[in-house]
Amino acid sequence: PKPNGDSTAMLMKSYACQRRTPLKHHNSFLTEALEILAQNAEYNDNEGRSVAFRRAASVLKALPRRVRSMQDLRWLPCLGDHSQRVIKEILEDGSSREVESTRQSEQYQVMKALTGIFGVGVRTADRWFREGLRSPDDLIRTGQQLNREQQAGVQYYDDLQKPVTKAEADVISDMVEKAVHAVLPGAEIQLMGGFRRGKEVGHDVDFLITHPEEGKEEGLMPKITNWLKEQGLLLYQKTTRNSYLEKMDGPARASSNMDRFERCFSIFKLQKSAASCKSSSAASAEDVSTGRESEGPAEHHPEASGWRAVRVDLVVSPYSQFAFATLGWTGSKLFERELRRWAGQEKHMSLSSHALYDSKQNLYLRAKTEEEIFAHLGLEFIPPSERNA
Ligand code: TTP
Ligand code: MN
Ligand code: MN
Ligand code: MN
Repeated sequence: PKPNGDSTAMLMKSYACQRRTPLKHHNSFLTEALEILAQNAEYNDNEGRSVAFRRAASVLKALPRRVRSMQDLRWLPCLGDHSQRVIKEILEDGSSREVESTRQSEQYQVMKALTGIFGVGVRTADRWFREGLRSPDDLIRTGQQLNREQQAGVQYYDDLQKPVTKAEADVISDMVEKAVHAVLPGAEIQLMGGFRRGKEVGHDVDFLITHPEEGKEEGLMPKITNWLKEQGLLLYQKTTRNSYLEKMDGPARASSNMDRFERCFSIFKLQKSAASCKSSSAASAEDVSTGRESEGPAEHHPEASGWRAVRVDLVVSPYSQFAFATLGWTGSKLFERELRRWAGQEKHMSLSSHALYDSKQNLYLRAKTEEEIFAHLGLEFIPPSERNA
């Protein structure tokens, strides 16, 4: 007779989009370790290895209880030799040497700091690392050429490092709603990304905007950002036009994870609430008297002001693509990746944030809701709060 734990392991599906993955789970002592190795593989431009570690971690997130021995893992999918070795070592010794030495390594720490700058990807960070640069301060000190995005990233570095709370996300939601309705009444706004999955903090706040009358959403983004700018609420914005054309981008490009909606990467100026502002206004008075503000105008000192910078992503979608955009912008990133893999490998379909194309029938499958998309894909519906793969 099989021990009790095995039945859940045997039922564990192999694609993350076939499983329910809650935000809080029982194995963070293992998943956190595996995700460090995944992150490190990404820094070394090894995507295959990175995804393998992320899939292994994700399986453990879906388990209903804490892993106590290697026996508990017997029937689980997606656990490669390397991941199993790491897990075994943590179960036996309390930690993995490979994980700890990665965590302590200079390359890992510097790459984490540099890619943590808004506008800086792995490639740029790696070049800077090999040139001997170690921190955002080094970039300023050595006078590195920075694009507009990276300049903002360095300028607001401290603020953007601080997690955004749900309470702050709610205040931003009100600001976005006000802006959108001022320029297009009847438009609909939805909170996306991690906050839609129930996270209590995030690295940014994501919004999807549409209008029930198809076409009304065209050219909306510049109107929104202009309104916000006039109100003095935008510290930075870069808008990209909608470049989606069904004929060109449909079947061929649909499986790419970069979508082509009109979108805006921005940094909002969020006024601190009266309560959380009290201590910092005292600090700012002190700064003026000691002249600390004159040190360097290049950086914003968060502790010395009544506001903070917050990263905000805005996306505008035509109503007919809204369900696909909603599914695509809810995440998690691994959940999205697994949905596309499922569609391609198991269903001969290609899924994007715009559409679902069925290669066997040679047609686009329409959908008004996320539920319909899951049904087209032959998947049980997984609610956003269970997509924390
Ligand atoms: P993120 O905001 O990067 O991630 P998140 O909201 O899940 O987590 P965090 O708390 O760190 O902000 O992305 C949100 C979703 O948007 C993600 O599931 C994938 C989607 N997305 C795209 O579809 N295209 C893109 O180019 C990017 C960057 C994200
Ligand atoms: Mn990020
Ligand atoms: Mn987000
Ligand atoms: Mn985002």
